[in-house]
Amino acid sequence: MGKRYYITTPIYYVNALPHIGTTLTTLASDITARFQRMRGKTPHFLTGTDEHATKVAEAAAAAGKTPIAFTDEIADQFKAIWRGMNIQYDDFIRTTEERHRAVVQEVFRRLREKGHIYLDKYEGWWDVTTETFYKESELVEGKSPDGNEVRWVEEENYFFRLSAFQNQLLEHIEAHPDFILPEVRRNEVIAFIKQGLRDTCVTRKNTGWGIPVPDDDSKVVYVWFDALINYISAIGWPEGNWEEFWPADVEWMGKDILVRFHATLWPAILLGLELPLPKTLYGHGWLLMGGEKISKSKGNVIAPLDLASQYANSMGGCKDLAVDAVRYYCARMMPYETDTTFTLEDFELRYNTELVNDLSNGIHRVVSMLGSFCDRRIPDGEVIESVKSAAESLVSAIAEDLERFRIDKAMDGVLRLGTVLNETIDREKPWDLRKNGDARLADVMITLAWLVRVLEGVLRPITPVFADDIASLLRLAATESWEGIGHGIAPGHEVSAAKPIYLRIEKQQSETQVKEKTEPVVNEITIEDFMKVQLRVARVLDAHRVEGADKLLKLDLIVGDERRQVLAGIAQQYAPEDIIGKQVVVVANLKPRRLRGLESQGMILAADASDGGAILVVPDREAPEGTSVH
Ligand code: ME8
Repeated sequence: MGKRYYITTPIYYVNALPHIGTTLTTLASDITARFQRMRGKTPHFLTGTDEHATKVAEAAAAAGKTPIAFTDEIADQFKAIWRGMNIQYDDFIRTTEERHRAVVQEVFRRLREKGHIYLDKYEGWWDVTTETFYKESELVEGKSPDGNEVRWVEEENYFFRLSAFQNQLLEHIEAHPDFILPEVRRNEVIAFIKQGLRDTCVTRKNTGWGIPVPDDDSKVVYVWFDALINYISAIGWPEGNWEEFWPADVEWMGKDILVRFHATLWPAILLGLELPLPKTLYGHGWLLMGGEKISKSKGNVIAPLDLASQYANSMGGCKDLAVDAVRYYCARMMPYETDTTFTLEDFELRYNTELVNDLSNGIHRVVSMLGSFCDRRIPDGEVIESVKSAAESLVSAIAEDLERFRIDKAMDGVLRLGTVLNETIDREKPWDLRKNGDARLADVMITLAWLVRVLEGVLRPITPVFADDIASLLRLAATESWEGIGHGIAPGHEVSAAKPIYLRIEKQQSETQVKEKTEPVVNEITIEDFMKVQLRVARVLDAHRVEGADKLLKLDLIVGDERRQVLAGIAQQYAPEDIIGKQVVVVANLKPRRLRGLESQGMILAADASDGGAILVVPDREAPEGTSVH
């Protein structure tokens, strides 16, 4: 087998469960792996847990457990949460595993033999929260530069000759512009190294938790030295086929652990071992909440699966689709150079405006129209050239962005494809083409179906369940390769009946489902009276709010071959996006009347809710538009 495309996340401390911040990095890796697989590479995606930290032993003691019993539980929960988030890692490493311990000891032994590790006395300040050593001069008002408590430590310890690698490291960074990304981080690293790298203490006194130093078990290996080695211990270095994996193609992480650890200590260890350096170390920004980094120690944590569960019902009831909504949001918010802020309001807003309106509803409109205008079959037309080239260049740009790890920019591209889809519908007005018997309808509808197929392909690495649902609406297999994006839309191919994938989050949704009060029936009529009312199945092609009338929606209906404009007092219960594509029942022979200066050519049926609102009456299954209702 050729070289694998090797992707890593940091290995997370097990003193806390994954939150939306750690999810961001793991998701970035998952998206990279899924994308690279579509590009024809064989990815190898590693994640795991960092278990030897002092604070882990302390958290275990606080929970009344042995450290290993504690970490076993948490590591299992990490795996379950990642599975729940549809993260497809290939390997999960725990630093308490024997395969890791043996490699850490081997690295230590080799570096000591080469003289890169030596024994000396350590005196200094120790930050337990970040497991970092500081000199007196580095403290800020008696605390670490991050504001954490520090402890004074005086021990005989082993030191790693980090200073010896300073020039080699700078040369490597300067010769490889993609080694540290984004550029702002690269500049920070260069400035940090130029200040002068100090030899760093790589052992601690053995208090029973950690990997013992070979031939000196009074000490354990420093947790960062131990943890960084996971990237090679997991691939079995120095035995077996590790060269199929190494060097890593991308190591994803937050900016907090780039400068002091991944961009200095880690490459220096590799240089000491005479191993090649990772191709890219990518340090993204943070997700903030209330102006602070989301983190366990700040207590402002949101768990990704809780977020999905909280919204699953209002999004349509499917947990996996709700997970994709969280994946969508994290990908969309992927902080590049600066940090981004998470709020529930923003989550709901982006969900409603982007995932529902721009993407899911756009797709729904197309599948509905394929049903209404084309008997659910892809018509025999030609994809419109200008739309095709606009979409194809967006697809290439998305690929370039994902190759360069710019998930944020790739998400802009995905949304722009949604805009191309909606603008094409609005510009071409397929309902008019159909009404006028215009042959161009076939070209427009095949173009729209093709755009939906393109969206399915580009969304696949980001929201795989949403992509599966789109594929099943099109009755096509999943798009497996990036080159295959847009394939499979052939004239005559039959698609499924339309069904919206995502529903809008309505804050009031649960509150309006109150029990209805029934009214006694009065004033009997005869069947002849009833037959005077012509009820017909209609489809809502478009819907808009009416300015100045907060209860009214202006609906564009198709009833048989006819278009109707109907005003309905349902705006407080239904957003335009909720109702577009739905079938309804219309009173077709009601005398037109004017409301708010607009003509209403009929009335749609709705039940009265007890709060004065409306509950739409919809056919139990799709019926051709214009079908009579009795
Ligand atoms: O540092 N925004 O583990 P850790 C964005 N064990 N990313 C965030 C984040 C936030 N608010 N909070 C956490 C460790 N992260 C070490 C790593 S690797 C050899 C050892 C992400 O559990 C981000 O990737 O503190 C950050 O670098 C990582 O979680 C820190 O995880």
